[in-house]
Amino acid sequence: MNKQATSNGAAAADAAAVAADIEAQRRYRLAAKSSDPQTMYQAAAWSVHNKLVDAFDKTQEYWKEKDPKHVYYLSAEFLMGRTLTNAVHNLGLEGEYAEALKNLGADMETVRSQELDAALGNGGLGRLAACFLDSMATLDLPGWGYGIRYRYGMFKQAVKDGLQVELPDYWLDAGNPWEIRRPETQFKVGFYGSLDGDKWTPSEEVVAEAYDVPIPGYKTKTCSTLRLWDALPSSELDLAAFNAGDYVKAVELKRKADEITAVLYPNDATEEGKELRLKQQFFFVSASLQDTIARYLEKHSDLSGLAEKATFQMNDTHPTIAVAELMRLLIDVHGMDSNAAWGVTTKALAYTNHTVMPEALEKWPVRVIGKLLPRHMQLIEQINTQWLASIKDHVSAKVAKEQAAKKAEAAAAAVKVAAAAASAAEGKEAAAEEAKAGEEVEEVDLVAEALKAYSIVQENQWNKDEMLVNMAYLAVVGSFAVNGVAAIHSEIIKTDIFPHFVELFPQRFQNKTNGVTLRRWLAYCNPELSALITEALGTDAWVKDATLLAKLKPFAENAEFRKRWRAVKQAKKAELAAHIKDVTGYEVSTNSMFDIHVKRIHEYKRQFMNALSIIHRYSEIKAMSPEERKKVVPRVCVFGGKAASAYYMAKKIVALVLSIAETINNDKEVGDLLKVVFLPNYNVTEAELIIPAAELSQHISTAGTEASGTSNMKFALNGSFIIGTLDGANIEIGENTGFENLFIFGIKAEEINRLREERKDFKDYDPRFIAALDLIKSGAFGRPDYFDDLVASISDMNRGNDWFLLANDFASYMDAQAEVDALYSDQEEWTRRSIIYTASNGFFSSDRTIDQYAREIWNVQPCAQP
Ligand code: OAK
Repeated sequence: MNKQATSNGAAAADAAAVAADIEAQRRYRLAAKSSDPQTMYQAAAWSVHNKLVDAFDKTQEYWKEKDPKHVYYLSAEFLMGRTLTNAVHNLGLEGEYAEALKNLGADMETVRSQELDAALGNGGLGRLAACFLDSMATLDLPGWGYGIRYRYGMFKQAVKDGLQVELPDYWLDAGNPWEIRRPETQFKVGFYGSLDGDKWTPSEEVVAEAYDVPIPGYKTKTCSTLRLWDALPSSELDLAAFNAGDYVKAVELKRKADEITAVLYPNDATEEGKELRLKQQFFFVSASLQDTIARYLEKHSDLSGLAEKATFQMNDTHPTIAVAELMRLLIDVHGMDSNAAWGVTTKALAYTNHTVMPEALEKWPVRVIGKLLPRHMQLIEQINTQWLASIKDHVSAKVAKEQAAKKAEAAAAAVKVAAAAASAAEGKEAAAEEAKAGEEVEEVDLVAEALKAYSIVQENQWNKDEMLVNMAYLAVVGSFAVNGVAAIHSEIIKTDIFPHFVELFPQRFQNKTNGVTLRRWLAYCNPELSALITEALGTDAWVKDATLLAKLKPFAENAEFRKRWRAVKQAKKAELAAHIKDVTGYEVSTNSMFDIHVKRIHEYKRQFMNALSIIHRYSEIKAMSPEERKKVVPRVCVFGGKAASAYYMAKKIVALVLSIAETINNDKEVGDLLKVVFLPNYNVTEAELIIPAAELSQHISTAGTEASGTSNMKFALNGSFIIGTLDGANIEIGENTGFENLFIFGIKAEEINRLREERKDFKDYDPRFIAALDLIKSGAFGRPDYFDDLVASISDMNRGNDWFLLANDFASYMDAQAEVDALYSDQEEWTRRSIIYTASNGFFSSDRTIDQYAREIWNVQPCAQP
């Protein structure tokens, strides 16, 4: 029997007991007669569910008794993926469950593959939140996630006629064994209505009902929660309407509530500005704050000390309405005076920024907030007025200083002029008098003008008649800490996004470099490599203490170890090759280099540049003699990623990759020298299969645009090389791994503004780049007209003007690619460095990130059951 089982707080279990339990779930919970894989998955999941509930209850009771400070991670997205394997492993019961299923005539692999991903997120930000929950529980930190129980998560991507199509994500259809419905935990959330002074009477009301998703830590008794809110009508039926025979109106309340939690907005790093989205944001924020306050008041008599017991971490600006909602709850519901409420609010909230892309920085029209949440708009106006008043002296002094400097400059210039024309003395005196009077008036205007740069409420630059609430500014003013997610990103937000705020309170701005959970992203997705690491280190303690991975470094020098390392990579490549065949029909050789580019499709991530480099490679191979072809390093180029449904260019990029794949893969002359694959529906589960098989992975965003990236960390930990730019966390990965082991290319972030100004004529850029574009235009990959706009976006001064600087970086990208090929030809050296990647990147464990948040922002201590 596994000792871990008992120490995890899960019921003592051996394989026979587990098998009996699974059978009981099948027979009674599911009342199923058959033992098909889906039934066995459900039965096993319900059996694990019960163990989680035990661990969950004990943890929550313990925390209730000890009353430690908690962190509440407010996030519109949690991209969880599958749960079964993760939960069984974290509980330390993988052996028992595998054995039990075998005894029941099933097998773990088939059973686990039945589970649908919980895809309540778009990409990086949502997956980060999921990794953080795992680390918080593993570190025994009292912490909860709070979010929305979307009935439809991220759409399912399919390919039809060479284009992306979006299908609904029916993830709840077969039931969800990983949640506990809490009908006893409900809160009312109001919308719209009228304001009488500061008294708000909402005209629409829904009920938020809690669902708890237990989050087991690894090798600990701690099991925390992700609490997701569903929306219910405050009464099922409008009885008056029903009695009057108006059935449509009678069910209107239910329809309105349903709409709130119906679907995740499928936008990654772009904003839609739809009222329903704001409604979703307010809905989950209000319920979460009410819930926390209610629990706090069970133990404390008033809310003045709330911030000593709770920190709310706002995951980007999506939950930022929390600033106003916490104020409203404290003032309107709990009778606190507004100054005291502001003190509590600004001590309880913290904000993480996850992007510098202007289109993702949320700005809600005053009109929209005013209509949906009139009291909150009033509070935001008040917060803004007080905020601007509080900094007026600072801004006046700054303006005066700037003016004085200008005057001194002008005076110096005047002295020169005066010396040249001493005779004009009288005229000068009069002019000086006049100028002084003018300056005083001007200085008042200048201060008012300067204050606009600090204002939370600001004019829409595209429509002077509209005022907007800058949610990021509201978050900065309402928080005690603001952080970016990689070292370079945290600097860029200080210099480019919030410079005015940094000048007022530099100490509020911090960096917390992202991380990923080593459980899911190494131990469980790559058991073969994990076993090898554990054997080499003589312990599996690295799964919880990632710094131990550094001890692998000497093994890079051991030829026998390298051979085994390569064998694992080959096995993972074979698994991926089988999957590729299954899904796309393409056969790829596992003797080729597996070159992977998976992430959301976005112009700034430059999948298009990779596609152009592949087109060039294809042309080169076509032009070679048979002798020359023998020297080519064969490659399989794999792409994956979803394009937001309304993102025109991104959808064309997907189509382009599919088109070049079709042409190249069917070209007999090229054969295995080059294959291109687009794997549809990239999600957490696909990533778990793809990442361990990668030899090279692409992280090639324009410098200064990718906040951090987290797949780069997952690839590095699985021994994959990185080809990338000096952007996001690539830089810190380079520092840890040694830059000589990465294939770095391209411009630096500080050059981008200048380069956007100084354009060459496009015909003067790298001829290989031009030729690749010409080949697309010629129709060599079909659909010539379809790609016109895409090609124009990077080659036409008047259409896009290559905003993400593909043309600038192409030549150095191709140089880096040539280095890749050269190194790959030396498999011993390649493998040696692959080991160095895994050994060097323990820093990117989310355990380290969360430990830093806990110490440097949250001031939350571990609270583990004895
Ligand atoms: C999504 C919507 C709005 C704002 C940001 C995002 C987002 O996903 N940002 C991503 O966050 C990740 C986690 O911090 C980073 O690794 C990515 O670089 C960033 O694009």
